[in-house]
Amino acid sequence: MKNTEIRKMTNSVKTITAVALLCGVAACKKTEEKTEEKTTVEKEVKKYLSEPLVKDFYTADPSAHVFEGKIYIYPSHDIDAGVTENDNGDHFAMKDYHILSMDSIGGAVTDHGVALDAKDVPWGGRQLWAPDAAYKNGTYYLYFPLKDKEDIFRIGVATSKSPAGPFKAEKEPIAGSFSIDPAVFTDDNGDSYMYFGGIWGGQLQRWTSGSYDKNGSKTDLEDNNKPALSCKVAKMSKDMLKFDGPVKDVVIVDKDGKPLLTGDHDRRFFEGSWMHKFNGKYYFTYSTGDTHFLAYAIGDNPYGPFTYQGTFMDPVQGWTTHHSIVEFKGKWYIFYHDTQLSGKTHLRNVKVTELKHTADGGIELIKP
Ligand code: FUB
Repeated sequence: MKNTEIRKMTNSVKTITAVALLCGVAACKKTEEKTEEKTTVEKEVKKYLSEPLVKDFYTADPSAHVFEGKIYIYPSHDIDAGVTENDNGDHFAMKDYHILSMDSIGGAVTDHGVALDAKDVPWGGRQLWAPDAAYKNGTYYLYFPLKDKEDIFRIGVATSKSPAGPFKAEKEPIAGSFSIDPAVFTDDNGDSYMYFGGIWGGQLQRWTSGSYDKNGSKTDLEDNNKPALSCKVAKMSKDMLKFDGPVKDVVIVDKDGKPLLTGDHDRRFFEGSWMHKFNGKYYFTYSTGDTHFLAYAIGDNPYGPFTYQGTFMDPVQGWTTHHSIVEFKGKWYIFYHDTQLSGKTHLRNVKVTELKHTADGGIELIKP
């Protein structure tokens, strides 16, 4: 059973216990019946903060950008490939990408068709996971994680003259790239950085020695008192096709400057990172994975360290939590996904809602 389900059950148990203490024994049975009835009714009228942007196919992991005055969304395209669910994420067996665009938040959503197919990636094997995009000097870049022919996740890049694609993949993955979930941030001075990585199915734990080790997983995920595995960051070359410099750790520290630990599941990095800049500060946001929160940490430069601040989105329906944050016409928005349409972990739907920065530099908590 997943932690969110356990948390929901614990809350129901708490409610029933409180009711039992407040009523006499005779009255209790009736109240319990009512509580049960209420739980059923609550289940039926489950409310969501926002509605899926697309309802005729499944989309997830939305990376949103403003290009040419519109919002472009680069999501994963979820499909049911009939693969049994496991901790390696084999059931996320996506094969292509569709790019979406909107003229305004709440406006019509355009599906631009297939932008890239795994079969057209010369080095590619299986599982096209969460992508991102960037623009520089007249070219759009699509960054994507895909397992290579040895079943090792690498990050590829494909280019197009249009933000909607279609995109053409380079012959090889980005040299020195590994793991999943690329998120490319361009700073005010034009320098771009790629944040990437994800543990468990994202294979980050297999790279702790500096090279790939299929069996290097267990100790790095289970020694609770070790600093948690970090997301990675690398500066992009001017042509946006390579890393320009070493891959570094994105270290998240607590208020005392100590790195978050492996056992700190509610706060440590799991996958799905994003970077946005607000009032001169760098906001590193990410999913805590198995505890299903979106958390944020603030730093003074793109490399960090970043000081953990708290969570800004409660768990969504579904196991995975993946987001992006973008400013559009003076307001900030978060794009995210849940499983409202299917109720199934691997068949998700993207959504958007407003994100609010608070006067003290925090982010208001969103209850999806
Ligand atoms: O969509 C597959 C994986 O699920 C992504 O790469 C993760 O971020 C999680 O959303």
